[in-house]
Amino acid sequence: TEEVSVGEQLDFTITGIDAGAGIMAATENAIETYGLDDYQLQPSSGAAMTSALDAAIEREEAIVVTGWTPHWKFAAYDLKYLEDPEGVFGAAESIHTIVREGLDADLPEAYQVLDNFYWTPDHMGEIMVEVNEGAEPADAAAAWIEGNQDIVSEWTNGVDAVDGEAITLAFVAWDSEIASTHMIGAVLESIGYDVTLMSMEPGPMFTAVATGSADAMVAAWLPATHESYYEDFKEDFVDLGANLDGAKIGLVVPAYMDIDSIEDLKN
Ligand code: PBE
Repeated sequence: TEEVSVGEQLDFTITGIDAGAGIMAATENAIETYGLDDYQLQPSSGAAMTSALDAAIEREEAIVVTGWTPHWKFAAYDLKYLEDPEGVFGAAESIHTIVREGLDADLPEAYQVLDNFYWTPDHMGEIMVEVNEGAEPADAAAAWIEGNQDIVSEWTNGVDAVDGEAITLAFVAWDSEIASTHMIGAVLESIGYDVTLMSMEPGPMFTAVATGSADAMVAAWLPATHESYYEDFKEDFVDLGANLDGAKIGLVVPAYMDIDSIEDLKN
């Protein structure tokens, strides 16, 4: 029998997400670094990536996707990260909260809650799993808040209620950021804010907070994933630090695939 190479099984395709995502640039880097010259990175969206993954797993076919943690796909499927001996995808990432200049003076209560906001990959994952199972993000966020009053009260303790002041949160419709942004938006609503969530591309998200057209975001993956966006704007906004530690990006395959490392994609 003739051996079909890993590359042929994969149609020399890495299934990506939206073109502006940091993981897309990192994957182009990996293609270069590991000499995967025959491969193409296929841009799509987070939703299209997970449906391609689902379809491949259904048929037990080969697939490699741009993957990240926290993400519900690791709860839904048996997956593995490919080892990255060259360290192209960086080590552990944190997700930072970033606010516009002047927010502390203009909306001090919101600033305080955003500054206090900190949770774990498991917490975020709980909302993501609900949303993947069909819940509206706002409903999943409300249910999580309801069930985690002890955690939420650590962010809101001692913060005064407000009277319908407007606040705008920018985010990108990645599953992880849909979860976090709806959750913190609902917490701000619970203390009296009139919250608007604005979904946009990653570049515009950083621009919006840097120019003040959005008040805040909770979606900056650092130090590596969003490094280039961050470097462009870091003088123009306020980084409140990590709201989550232990995030990760990389190339992900179903566990049944007989490869362990990005290097094996060359076979
Ligand atoms: N992600 C999820 C984003 C950050 C959050 C890993 C897909 C990115 O690559 O930019």
